[in-house]
Amino acid sequence: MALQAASLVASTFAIPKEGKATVSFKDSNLFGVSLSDHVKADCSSSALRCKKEFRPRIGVVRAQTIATATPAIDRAAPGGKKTLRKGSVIITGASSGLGLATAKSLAETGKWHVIMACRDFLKAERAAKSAGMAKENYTIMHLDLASLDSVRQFVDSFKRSGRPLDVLVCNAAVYQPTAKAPSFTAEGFELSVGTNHLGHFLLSRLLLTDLKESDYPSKRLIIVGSITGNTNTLAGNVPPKANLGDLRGLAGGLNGLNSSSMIDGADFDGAKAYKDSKVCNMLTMQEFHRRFHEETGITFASLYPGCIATTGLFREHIPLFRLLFPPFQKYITKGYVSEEEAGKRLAQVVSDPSLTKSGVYWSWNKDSASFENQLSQEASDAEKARKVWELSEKLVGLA
Ligand code: LMG
Ligand code: NDP
Ligand code: PMR
Repeated sequence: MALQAASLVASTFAIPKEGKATVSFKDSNLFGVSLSDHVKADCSSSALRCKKEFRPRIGVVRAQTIATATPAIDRAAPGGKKTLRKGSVIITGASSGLGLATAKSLAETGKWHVIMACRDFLKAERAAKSAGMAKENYTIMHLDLASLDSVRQFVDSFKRSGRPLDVLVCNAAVYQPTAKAPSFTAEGFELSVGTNHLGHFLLSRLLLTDLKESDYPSKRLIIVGSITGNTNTLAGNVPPKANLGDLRGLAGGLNGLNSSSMIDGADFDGAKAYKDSKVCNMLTMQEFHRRFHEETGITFASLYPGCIATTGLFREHIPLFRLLFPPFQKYITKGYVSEEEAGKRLAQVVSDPSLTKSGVYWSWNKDSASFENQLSQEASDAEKARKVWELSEKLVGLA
């Protein structure tokens, strides 16, 4: 009763929009997780993006036991029918591009509640609204992968919410093709590898127990990879090519001071750093599979969703590139996919009952049928995967 009552309480708070107009968000407290609660938690984790005046002005009603109290499969439903509860999926970087399209695709089935783990709360809220996502189908939580403190705070808030975790999608990424000098995460790691790989590495390690405890029929950890990190393809041979070398830069902490900012120890190259980070993503997925699949039953997967040439990923590229890249991919390489189609592909990896095989790097053919793709030699090197895992553990403070 108390839980039901809590779920009906709607809290409204006002957020100043760029210092002028006022936007109101309603939070229905469905599933006992309050959006306003998250804004509060979020503010503590990012002084930069979440100003003081964003704090909710009214009290918060908590009802945290509802989600865990509901078994995944309810056999006692009327008529003896088995019913499956809504799946609970975290998607990082769901405020644009592939992440948003995937969130939308899953939300509109009505079978998933999407936790959109984003660094910009307002952007995510606007994106979810303009994608037409119904508010009972998503929750936005703050996560800045470029700060390991933020990752830890996100994990704490998520655990406190009492929600189960059935699927985790590591999707967010940054790409700095035109940067002349490296920039760094809060802990001083080169930004692309720090965000795309190390932030996700810590996040997935800390959330592994939650996935393990989920009673959902198929639980999955998905890390988005890419063709451009795979040198067994034409796209992967466009310079600069991914190459982790002997990992000396990673071992040195990627800080550009007493070590190189690049994994292989070479001079900084933003495009290469991104491709290297994707190799780390694909190696991490396989190492998770080797270490935990048998014991936990979790499906570990990676994928190349196709070339989504219109996303924000290319925001830092030169204007000429952004103009020519989509037609080049559409009419010449024919590797182009729309955000919507790519979102459907990733949504399949999240929920399709036929994609439960673990340790797989999924791709799609011209007819949009999925197949198990072959990774490059480096991206499937088990010894390198183990070394990347061990060095990453040290850098994020797990070992
Ligand atoms: C690097 O340059 C930079 O050095 C780095 O700093 C970073 O910015 C990085 O990834 C970002 O880019 C890479 C790039 C620069 O250089 C090259 O791509 C050189 C080409 C090397 C090719 C090696 C490939 C190995 C295999 C070759 C096999 C050849 C196969 C032929 C295939 C034919 C396809 C053409 O390049 C650029 O910045 C320009 C990128 C431009 C991409 C778009 C190309 C536009 C082509 C024209 C499109 C027109 C579209 C019209 C469509 C209408 C159709 C009706
Ligand atoms: P977008 O730039 O549209 O999306 C990237 C998302 O990551 C954004 O929501 C962005 O947030 C978020 N993000 C960036 N930095 C952080 C951070 N520090 N903390 C939290 N979130 C962050 O690009 P795509 O949708 O194209 O990229 C999604 C994934 O797809 C990436 O892993 C990319 O490598 C992969 N991919 C993309 C391909 C393509 O052709 N586009 C091809 C192959 C793989 P914000 O909205 O605030 O900027
Ligand atoms: Mg590539 C066969 C084709 C193919 C495919 C599927 C991609 C995907 N690209 C292909 C070919 C080529 N690209 C060729 C022949 C060239 C030389 C003209 C080329 C160039 C190119 C550049 C400069 N391509 C790029 C860039 C980028 O800056 C993108 C990148 O590397 O980001 C890391 C990119 C990409 N090409 C792709 C895909 C999917 C990307 C986006 C990157 C990713 O997310 O990994």
